Amino acid sequence: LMLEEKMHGAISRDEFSLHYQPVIEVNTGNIIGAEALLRWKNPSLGQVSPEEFIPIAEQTGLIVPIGYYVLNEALKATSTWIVKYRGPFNIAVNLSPLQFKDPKLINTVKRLLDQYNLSGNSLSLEITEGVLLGSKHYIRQAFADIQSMGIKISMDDFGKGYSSLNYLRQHTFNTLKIDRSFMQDFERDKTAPALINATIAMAHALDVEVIAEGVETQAQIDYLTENSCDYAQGYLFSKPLPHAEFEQLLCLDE
Ligand code: G
Ligand code: G
Ligand code: MN
Ligand code: NA
Repeated sequence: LMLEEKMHGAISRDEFSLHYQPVIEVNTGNIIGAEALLRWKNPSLGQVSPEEFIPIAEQTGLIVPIGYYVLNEALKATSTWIVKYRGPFNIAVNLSPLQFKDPKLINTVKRLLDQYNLSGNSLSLEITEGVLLGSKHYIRQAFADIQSMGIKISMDDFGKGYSSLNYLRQHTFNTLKIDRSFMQDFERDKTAPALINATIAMAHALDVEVIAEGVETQAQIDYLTENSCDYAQGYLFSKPLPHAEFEQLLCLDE
């Protein structure tokens, strides 16, 4: 309850910010985009972890206005990076189920893309299984509306849940993000590399691109390179960084 009280008004008090974690093209090592990750610093609570406050924001519905803050900040930053930094840049934003079900989502995203002069393919929306519960018809229509703008839809945390394969059959994804637990098990367990390899092959057969998450070691990126993984994200390249530090990283990468 205390977290909930302090979360009210946190947007207008400017307590939220975004960190950005680079997404690397495996073949070239270039930064092709970033995932935006929400941070909350409250004067009395200090830094609050998203694992703590996002579930509460979801339960209370505050995730909807907070989510619009995230979309606005992430797209504003992307519009400046596209100008300063040559080459395509894709920003990935996490969407909670309530945001996905908000009837204003699609028009708001459209308006923000227009406002910042961005094409849809500068944006990826990351969703987890929770989004895919509910009316299959509604979800298909929302996917079609989003993808018709050129926006990509990513299945986040792939392999962690119960029925990821079934969702891949039912809906058209552009990207699949292999859950970081597979990288954590990579060195100690023969099953993890086999499943990573099989997931990449399966995704490519469906014309879906793959991002490996949680890449921390050279052995992992070597394996991903050998097995034609498209993109990678993880501490081997960079942890999530505040805006100014991420921008420095982009300049160095040029
Ligand atoms: O860095 P990390 O601790 O940020 O993220 C923890 C969790 O919080 C991840 O599962 C991530 O998907 C989620 N998360 C981070 N930022 C956002 C956001 O803007 N919206 C939603 N819905 N989830 C987020
Ligand atoms: O659940 P989601 O994938 O949206 O959130 C990404 C989370 O993964 C963030 O909390 C981020 O800080 C964390 N993360 C990013 N790279 C690594 C990594 O290389 N190792 C670990 N253990 N966590 C990572
Ligand atoms: Mn994510
Ligand atoms: Na993930």
